[in-house]
Amino acid sequence: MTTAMKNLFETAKINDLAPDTLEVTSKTGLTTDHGVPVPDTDNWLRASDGTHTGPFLLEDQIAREKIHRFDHERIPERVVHARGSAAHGYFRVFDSRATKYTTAGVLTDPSRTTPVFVRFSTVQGARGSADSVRDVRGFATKFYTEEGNWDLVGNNIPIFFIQDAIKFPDFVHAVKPEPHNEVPQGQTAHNNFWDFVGLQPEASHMVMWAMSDRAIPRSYRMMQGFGVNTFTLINGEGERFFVKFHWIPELGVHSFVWDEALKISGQDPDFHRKDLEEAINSGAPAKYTLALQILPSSREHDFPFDILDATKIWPEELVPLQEIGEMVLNRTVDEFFAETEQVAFCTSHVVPGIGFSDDPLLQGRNFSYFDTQITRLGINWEQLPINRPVCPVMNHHRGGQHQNRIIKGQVNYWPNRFQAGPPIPKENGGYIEFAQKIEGMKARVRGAKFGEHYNQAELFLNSLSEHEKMHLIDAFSFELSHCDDPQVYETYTKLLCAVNMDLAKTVAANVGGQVDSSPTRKPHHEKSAPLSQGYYMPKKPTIKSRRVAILVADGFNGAEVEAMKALLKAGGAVPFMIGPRRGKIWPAGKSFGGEGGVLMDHHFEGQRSTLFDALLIPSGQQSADTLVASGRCIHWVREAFGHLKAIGAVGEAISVLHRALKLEVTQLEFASSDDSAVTSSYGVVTTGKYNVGSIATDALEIVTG
Ligand code: HDE
Repeated sequence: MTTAMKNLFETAKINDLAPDTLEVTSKTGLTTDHGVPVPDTDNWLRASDGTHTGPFLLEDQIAREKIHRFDHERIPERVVHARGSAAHGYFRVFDSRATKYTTAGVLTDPSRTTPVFVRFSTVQGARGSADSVRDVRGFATKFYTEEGNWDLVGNNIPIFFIQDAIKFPDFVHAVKPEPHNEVPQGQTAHNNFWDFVGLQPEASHMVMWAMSDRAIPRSYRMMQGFGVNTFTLINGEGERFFVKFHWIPELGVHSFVWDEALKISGQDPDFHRKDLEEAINSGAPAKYTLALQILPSSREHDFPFDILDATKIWPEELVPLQEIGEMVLNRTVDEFFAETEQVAFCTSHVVPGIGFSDDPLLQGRNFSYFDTQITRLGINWEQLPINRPVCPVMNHHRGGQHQNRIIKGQVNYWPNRFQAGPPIPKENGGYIEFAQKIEGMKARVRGAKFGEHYNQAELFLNSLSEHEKMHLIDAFSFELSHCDDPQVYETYTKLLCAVNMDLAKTVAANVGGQVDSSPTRKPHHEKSAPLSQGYYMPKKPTIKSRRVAILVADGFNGAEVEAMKALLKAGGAVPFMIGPRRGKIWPAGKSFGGEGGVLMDHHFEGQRSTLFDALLIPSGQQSADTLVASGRCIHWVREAFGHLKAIGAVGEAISVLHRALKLEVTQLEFASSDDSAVTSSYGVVTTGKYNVGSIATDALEIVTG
């Protein structure tokens, strides 16, 4: 494929959407849905004498249509993953190394650029719930390949709560707001969730992940993605491989600290949605590497766990990751409803070269997703612009509500006397199912190895850094404290004994739970480094797309701020000016109200430190004096410090840090709170540790020559 053709396919989905995209401008006049020009959209047709308002007339088809359409604007929200945000982009493989495993062009042909649409989501909350809640995040990717759509419907956690799809309704009922009072929203901190997982030990591994920092990601751009289920690949020789899919974010894996997440839920419930939009629009597309874990069919039974059990990972030490390609999300949606809300994923949508395994969760998912789209969008949901493939679609399916296609011809069945619409033989690209031998009795059973539930829960705990463990304990304690039924939290702390006795005792002491006197399981003490999210820090530290607040008041050092801003922008960060008011603030040497005022992006009360990754305070005596005297500004610094953000201050502004933090001034100059002293007292450095302090130093050097 030539570069021009490649670029053409990169935008193939955008081009495909174009005929359905309408831009509303001052020149697009108002019409009814049947195209008749509308002269007045403000007054219902009335019987009136011109002076008095009379009764309205049902005859007014324009008004009736407007109300009818409005009454039916909503569709049912997704039964899970209702709240989401999405973006367009593309995927390319680095080379053809995966040819030994699969015939799928999307995974093997480096000359291809496959358009993608990715929807990120939370699981528990309603469409209007907050982004920063503790929850698993969905990471669903639709690849518009040349052989049809492939949907990789994953999460940001590599495993799941249950092993068998038949348990899904129970699990979801338990996690969702309780049926009697529809409480709580966007939280697992309630009796029913902990009741269920306490009685369902297969959830214990996943619960560990859900209580870890993974469940409060800083950004959709800073979390891993996992296909979770075991899929299969088939190569040109007809050999089958088991595969797990992984997405690794370019920016590394980062999380909020819990206090930050809680506050952002109120301060900016759309934080992740806006973050994705802001990054893409400011030229920092989200990037992820696709990696595969591959097992030849012959190794299916080589492990102490069942490789088809979705509550288990395949430790990377046993099955290493093979990085094969990159996905770039570089375009935001034009209309939320038409794209993000109407996009519909199906795990059963795979393309030739990719197949399913007997993973009992996947088998059930393959039924459920198609089914749920019928309720949400109707049987012709695959014809919706965002869902339709960019390759040809032809078959003998007909009719159904909202049929959009007009298919010419006398026959709609196969075989037919015209040979119209014939099946495509396998040699010509027809989908190939692997000829798997099946034997056994019909029974409601799971494989024997599905019975072990705690080894990997312990492995996960052992692999966390000290601060990650501390956060996990705090999370368990927070959640179980929100359960007011003793039977619920006592059962759970007892269950934790099987994972780790110390963890169980600490959490039980915090929440008033109970522990078993004798541990039921012997610990193995093993670790796996990639389970700690620090393992996935970017190889080259970067401040790209980080939000940096520059705090000033009248009399700040203008040249210094310009230099700081230039440096931050050069590093790809996004600086924001924050002052005591949103209008102009005047630097030192400029007269108040005259030339040279700098427009603030926000004022201290309008935004909080939680919404930024780092804080910089430039020099300037008058500015520093105002900030020192401002309680809100002192709170900004204290809160940023408590949330382990990088904090830089220059010259006179060091007094602000001194006042806020009551620490030695020398210790604070350009200091970021990833100092070891601070880290050990607060736990983790999540965001902003990438040398914003040193950027401030550079800026100062530039300013001072
Ligand atoms: Fe889903 N899941 N799920 N799920 N899931 C849905 O489909 C289901 C599971 C995931 O952005 C629903 O279109 C069953 C695992 C994502 O539109 C529904 C089971 C994983 C999304 C459904 C699971 C996921 C969904 C609801 C157990 C991680 C949002 C709306 C067998 C790999 C996709 C919809 C989007 C959505 C069923 C378990 C991820 C009801 C039955 C495991 C990211 O069909």
